[in-house]
Amino acid sequence: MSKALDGVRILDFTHVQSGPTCTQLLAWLGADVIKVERVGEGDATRGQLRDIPGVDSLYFTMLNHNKRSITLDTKKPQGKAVLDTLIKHCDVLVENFAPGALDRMGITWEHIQQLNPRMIVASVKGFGPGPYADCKVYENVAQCAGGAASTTGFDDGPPLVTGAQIGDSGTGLHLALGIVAALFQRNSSGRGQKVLAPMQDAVLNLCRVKLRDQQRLERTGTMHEYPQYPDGKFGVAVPRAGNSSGGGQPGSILKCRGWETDPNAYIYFITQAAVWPAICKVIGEEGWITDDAYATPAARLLHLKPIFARIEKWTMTMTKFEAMEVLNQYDIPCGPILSMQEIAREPSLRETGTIVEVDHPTRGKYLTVGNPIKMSDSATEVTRSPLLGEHTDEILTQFGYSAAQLAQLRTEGVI
Ligand code: CAO
Repeated sequence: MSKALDGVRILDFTHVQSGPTCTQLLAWLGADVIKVERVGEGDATRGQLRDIPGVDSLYFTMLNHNKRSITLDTKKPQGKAVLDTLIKHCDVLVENFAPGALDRMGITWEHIQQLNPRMIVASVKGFGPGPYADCKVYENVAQCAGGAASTTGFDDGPPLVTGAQIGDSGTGLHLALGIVAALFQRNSSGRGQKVLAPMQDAVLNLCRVKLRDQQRLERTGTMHEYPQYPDGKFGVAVPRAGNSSGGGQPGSILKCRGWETDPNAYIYFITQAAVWPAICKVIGEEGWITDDAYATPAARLLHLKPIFARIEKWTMTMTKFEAMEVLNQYDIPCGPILSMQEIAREPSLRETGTIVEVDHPTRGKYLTVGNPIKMSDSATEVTRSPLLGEHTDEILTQFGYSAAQLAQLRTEGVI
């Protein structure tokens, strides 16, 4: 089967998480991704959070599947000359260095344009143009600066960051879309272009509903689906809403049987208006179907805490999976709080290729998250991440370097 991005060659100058997420996705969609790494050390994540001494970390392996690795010292003139060759042969250069690092290497937009006017140059930076444009940024900084932290957590606690890597992986996803769009536009324009995905902007895009709420709050002074309503107070900014659903259908996380010892014995329960009568029957409160205090969504917003407390009395009588089984019979929207252990063992995720077991020459078998984007005509086969510089000779030979030239570059410490 062919792949969606067959024939696209990516010069992958990325490291850590945000950029590698982007290029891994492009590789899964069929692009030939050439990862350029520092001689001797490579991507810093190869050595970070190691669980096996001397072996590429899971941090690295899980973000760099389906790529080829070349080592190259791009600060040496001979290395820069090799990089120029790669630029001429690739369609896209992706990078997420600290601001200005590419220019300091002499790889300016103008230089790239001269070598290859069709090249797309795609960058992740922490911030776009503005007061923080020169800052180095990691995941949690982006979560804080993009509005996620101030709107996550409980009202009486501090701002919280989330485990979902919306700053790094979220930005990588945005960048991948920009690259694919730029490739599409190049078909008609014949030109490359710069693509920038700042992490603050990407996080804010994912927090768009909270900017919606900020404007609702400023106009009306209240928001009825927030836990601060009706008894608490609203301030000037969107408050933290705990586990409230944040949408038009109230929801909450409720305890299930075993919660005293199992930190994940919980279920997310949504009191969707359409199934309110069914909810009342399931929990044994048929009277609430016609009682004016509970019969309409607007009336229920005044009693959400006691309503969820009553539903929780019911969910606590069974496991989260038993509760799911009952609730699904009535189309009541709900979801179990799944631990990573449970997800890793979930057969249906293995079957769809979202959890994949990969074999690695020095690590052995490990689990990874496969391509979450499923396409009927471009299937994804997840192959292991490359060892440092594993494809240096193969790639340079492909672009015309002789064995003697490779030996010379190696002696000079360029590759
Ligand atoms: N050969 C020679 N030098 C190389 C090289 C190569 N193949 N690859 C990288 N380098 C050099 C860079 O040119 C840079 O040198 P200068 O500092 O002299 O310009 C140096 O290595 C380090 O690059 P860096 O500043 O990007 O790396 P860092 O570890 O200091 O910072 C990070 C890491 C992530 C904070 C920074 O890259 C950044 O802010 N990136 C943009 C935002 C981003 O993507 N953040 C998310 C990262 S995932 O959590």
